[in-house]
Amino acid sequence: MIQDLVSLTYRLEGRTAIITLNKPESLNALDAGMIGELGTLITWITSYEDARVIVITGAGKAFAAGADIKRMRLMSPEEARVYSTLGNSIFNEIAECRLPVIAAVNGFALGGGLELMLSCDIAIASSQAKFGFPEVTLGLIPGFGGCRRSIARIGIVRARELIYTGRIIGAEAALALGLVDRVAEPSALIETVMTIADEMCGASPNALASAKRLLNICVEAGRETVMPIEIEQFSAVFAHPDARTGLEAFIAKTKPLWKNT
Ligand code: CO8
Repeated sequence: MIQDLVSLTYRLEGRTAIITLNKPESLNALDAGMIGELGTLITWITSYEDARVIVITGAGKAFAAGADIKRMRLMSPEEARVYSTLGNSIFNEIAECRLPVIAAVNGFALGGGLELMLSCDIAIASSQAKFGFPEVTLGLIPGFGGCRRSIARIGIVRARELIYTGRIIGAEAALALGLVDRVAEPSALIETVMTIADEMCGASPNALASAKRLLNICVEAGRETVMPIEIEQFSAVFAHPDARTGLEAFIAKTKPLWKNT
């Protein structure tokens, strides 16, 4: 199965499984194929590998620059609902798998890319990384669990400001917000992440899995309620003309003209 990967690369270093999002030409935009491969790989690692920790990172200048705008602009609201459901369920799988998952954020983590980072247990950022939820500037909203997880990570007030403004922030600002756990120089990113992974590799896998489960229950108690509403809302926003306007404006590199409703 590892030989068949198209959008990702995978390697095992000691007991740390390292997944790299590998479509640098589109800044690792999270199309359905890449999200599906991510899910398959997480299942495979947790089922068959002798791994204790998973690391997710990106090739090139992005961790992931979001959902795939080029594909989204061709989607119907129903297809957008399917896409949102897929992202939600695979990101939940990452958040809930028995192994701790560390995001090594090498560059842009925007929109769905930030939502992917938030589904990881720990996020270590390169000092050159950039973060944000630009969805509202495209006429959209976060649709892969990002509202819920950003509130859990940084609190409702800070999450509102990020989501309502679509502002892009740097690594130090992300650290100050509590969005990431640590910032490293780009050349030291993987080494920093591996040092943390090695510490976890020394712990009891059973105790780690149990701690992860418990911490998730503490912060995710409302998930069953929120997830279907998020998918519903995403689909409704997608059906509004503003979504077309925003997505087409991104492609045309122009400013969107929103409907005043
Ligand atoms: N999707 C598809 N292609 C992308 C994306 C993306 N998200 N981001 C960048 N690309 C492409 C560019 O179009 C460009 O392709 P091409 O060479 O064919 O023109 C290539 O990657 C390189 O990008 P840039 O030339 O734009 O690189 P810059 O360094 O100039 O800019 C930025 C980097 C600032 C990151 C810029 O690319 C950008 O603004 N990207 C979009 C970021 C964004 O808005 N992300 C949010 C997307 S919406 C989302 O994630 C919703 C999640 C919920 C979905 C729910 C499911 C329905």
